[in-house]
Amino acid sequence: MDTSLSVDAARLWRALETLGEIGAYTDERTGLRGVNRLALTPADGEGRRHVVEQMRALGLAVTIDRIGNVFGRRAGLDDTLAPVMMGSHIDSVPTAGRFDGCLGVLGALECLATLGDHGVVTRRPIVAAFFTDEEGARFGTDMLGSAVATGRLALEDAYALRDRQGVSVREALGDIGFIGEADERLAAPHAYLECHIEQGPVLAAHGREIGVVTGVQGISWHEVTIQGKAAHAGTTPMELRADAGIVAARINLHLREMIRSGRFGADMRATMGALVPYPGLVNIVPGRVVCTVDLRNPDDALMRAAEAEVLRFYAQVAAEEKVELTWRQTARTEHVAFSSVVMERVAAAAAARGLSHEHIISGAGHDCQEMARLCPAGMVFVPGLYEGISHNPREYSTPEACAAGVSVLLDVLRDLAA
Ligand code: HGY
Ligand code: MN
Ligand code: MN
Repeated sequence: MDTSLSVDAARLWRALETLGEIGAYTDERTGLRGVNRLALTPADGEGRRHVVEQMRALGLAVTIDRIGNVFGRRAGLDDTLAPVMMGSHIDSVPTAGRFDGCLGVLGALECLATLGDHGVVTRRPIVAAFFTDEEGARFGTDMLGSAVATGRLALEDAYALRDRQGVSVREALGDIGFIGEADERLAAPHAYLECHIEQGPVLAAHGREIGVVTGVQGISWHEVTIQGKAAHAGTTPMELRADAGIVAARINLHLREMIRSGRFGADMRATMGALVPYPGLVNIVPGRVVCTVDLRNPDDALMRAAEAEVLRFYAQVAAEEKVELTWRQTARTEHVAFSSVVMERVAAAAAARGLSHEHIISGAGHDCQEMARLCPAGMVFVPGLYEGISHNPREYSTPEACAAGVSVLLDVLRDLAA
């Protein structure tokens, strides 16, 4: 494994800081600088234009597809060959740090800048990409752009998704000027690579510098609508209530009991991230609640068993609390295993650089899991500090850790594009 070239750590860090200021805000409680570049908002549009500028400054040929995925292509000596692609996303949750997704996109550009610095032209062309709405936080479906690019989601279905204000993906994409002309179905690259901050505590706890990512666990998202009866908080006896808030609370507690039971495996995770009562006022029994259920499990059979149990409980608690409960599946992906060809190269590059490393499954979803449908795909993780906190302004990795991870990405890129 040729590890003779390393990325410019300072240039990569500056790139992360510059993009991190687009959509930035100061968290009142902590004073920390967070990032809010929710998918297809003006801030996302500004971030997109900034990264397209960086791609053009590197001399890349930029194309935008109909779901707003953006690709910057660097010619190879034999430009007829399928490219090696690297990428991730630059959209963020509303309370993000500056690494999630951005490290993969800016790291890809840093790899290309480093090749340019040394006058290296690879045999295969190389593409640096960012995909639309990886987070799913606004329109409810994660990995949206990469799922359309790889055929898991149809373009029209993606266009039709709406946010809580009723704005569709198509309208929002048009508003920021990123409905491209390129066919959204991607031709299979030779391979796909993604560098990402771990977003969890494992690598730092184990003192490891690099994560060789084995794959992504299963993900299942529900949006649940509970229709009870709004009533006066003071005059309505408890036995006459149909309290949607109680039902949401019982579902949330049941999720925790399911996990504590161990019946769905030691790694099962469940989260009720959104819980919106209506009318949401102190003296009115909530008549309606819209809430979300996020289930994660590395074992597909145990995930299916957990989903069956959740649906059973929905029916039970709705009957007992005399409410109407409806739900819809907004995201569903099974466990995805990454390519051993890529994993071996990531481990070899880390070893050749004397970087401690270990194999790790990803707790978070990534565009890489969609690209694995098209070609050999794999990821390089860098450790996060502060117990790997993420989807939080405290998300942090060091300039050295980021440069080490992106240099490993560069090694694997050069090996696969040779
Ligand atoms: O939710 C996830 O796992 C990813 O951050 N979209
Ligand atoms: Mn991400
Ligand atoms: Mn994320």
